[in-house]
Amino acid sequence: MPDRDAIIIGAGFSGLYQLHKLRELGFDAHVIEAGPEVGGTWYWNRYPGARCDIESIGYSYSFDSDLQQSWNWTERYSAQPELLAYLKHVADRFDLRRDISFNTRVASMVFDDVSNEWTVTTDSGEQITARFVIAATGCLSKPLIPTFEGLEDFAGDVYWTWDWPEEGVDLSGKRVAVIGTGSSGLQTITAIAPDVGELTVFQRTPCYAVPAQNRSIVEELAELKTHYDEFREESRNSVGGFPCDDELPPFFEDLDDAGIRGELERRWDDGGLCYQQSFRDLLQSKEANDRAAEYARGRIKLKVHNPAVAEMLTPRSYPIAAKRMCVDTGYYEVYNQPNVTLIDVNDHPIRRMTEHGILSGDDELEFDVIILATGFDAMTGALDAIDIRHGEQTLRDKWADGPRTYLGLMSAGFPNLFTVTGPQSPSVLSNMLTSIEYHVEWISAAMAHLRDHGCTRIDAEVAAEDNWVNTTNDAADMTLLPEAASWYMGANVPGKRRAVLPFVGGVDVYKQIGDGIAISNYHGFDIS
Ligand code: NA7
Repeated sequence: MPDRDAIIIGAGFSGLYQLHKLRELGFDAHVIEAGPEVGGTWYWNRYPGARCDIESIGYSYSFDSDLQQSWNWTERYSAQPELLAYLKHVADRFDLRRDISFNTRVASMVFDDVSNEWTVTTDSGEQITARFVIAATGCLSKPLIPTFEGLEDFAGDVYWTWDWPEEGVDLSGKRVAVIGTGSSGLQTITAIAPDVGELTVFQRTPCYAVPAQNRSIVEELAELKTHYDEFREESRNSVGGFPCDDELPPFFEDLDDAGIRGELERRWDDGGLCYQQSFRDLLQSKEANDRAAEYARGRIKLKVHNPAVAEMLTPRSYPIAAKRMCVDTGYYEVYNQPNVTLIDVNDHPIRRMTEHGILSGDDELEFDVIILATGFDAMTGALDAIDIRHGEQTLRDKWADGPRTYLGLMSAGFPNLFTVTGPQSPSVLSNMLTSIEYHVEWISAAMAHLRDHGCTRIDAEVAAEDNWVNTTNDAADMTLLPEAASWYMGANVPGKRRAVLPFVGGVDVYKQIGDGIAISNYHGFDIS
């Protein structure tokens, strides 16, 4: 008998719920977590201004009605401290900590065909055997650390957004450089701009940032809670795992020019990522996409006083929403401050770091602090970091030309290993909480099915996996997603094979497929 029924890797939103769910079903599960605390993404990403870009009422667990009713979100979009407090509360409320090993990383795991068990080895050399391993390792958890020449020569301080000092950093009056203008960079820049002495932003690609229209929801929360069940049901059956009201018909079907503009304006002013659902075919139709992009560009221009800076901040090289959109809370206005400078690294490449700062083009710019907000090796990075083996094969090698999974839940040849929100599932294209809960419940039900039928092994069939990979790629090819060099495509990591990482067909469609497969006795899975 193995030491455990299941080892879960990671104690973020996925891992905590997975532990709770498996316990409920009578399984003996244990979590291994690299950090000293629960929280995952929301433990590590504690940079100034860190905030979720999905609304708090949706970016939270739905599995326990009492939890849902008792927890009081204060803002439309939760800031990192509130999300971390919530996850700590969940860990305590459900007594999860006694089954979590903190400060421990999984280094390697090997599957044994005779016993149908994984042997998991941690970075301290401890070995644990388990029937199942569930990778709840997160989609954006392996930082992308660019190799800037001379970084070690820089005499000032260097900070990474994904591992900000817990005690905070006093940046007041300092000369600060920020590299990266994705969500982390944007939020950091917006938060620190009022305090720093001088701020210089190094931008490689401008983002499309929709206003958050963040606000206190303290007054409206009681009313929101009365509809929680309907809201969750709608979320599970929506395209993005979060309902965007009045989804429009395909572009132009019913609206004249003024009507289209009016809809875009309404969505923009309402705030948040529902803007990208202004038209149902916004990611399929170039015409619809151009129209939404043009409108967004116009709104950026209105906010930035200097036309040359506004132009630098205006995305033109890729379709809107083909890279993850950002949600801003005063980002563009930062560039109206006299002490803020924007540098396009395409015109002025970062040649190297120096003792005093950054050699940008031909100019050496002096800084006290450099902040890196350069993103993640998305979706596959955290799994690639573990040596996962079955016989002669490693998962890393199998995925060298792009991930191959069945439903983003398993990869053929690696039995009894599940991935929560793995590649080729909707994951990062959705409200993660909706997708996480669906996967945790699907995996737990599959494990219970095996137990109930006296089985000890489940693996994806190669044919089913091939079919799913083709489906995922075909669905992506019908969209504009491949036109952007984004982390959705693995394009941000030097040397990573370009392949679409998430399933673009929507949470609702994915759920129908996943449910259908489970009901049909796990069609496409080999169970023995
Ligand atoms: P992102 O969105 O991947 O952003 C990383 C940013 O860093 C992006 O602007 C990159 O430019 C830039 N970058 C990366 N490497 C370099 C180098 N070498 N030089 C200059 N600029 C660079 O990561 P975030 O952490 O901001 O956000 C991740 C997700 O978290 C986000 O999508 C939300 O879902 C929450 P690029 O665009 O690649 O040209």
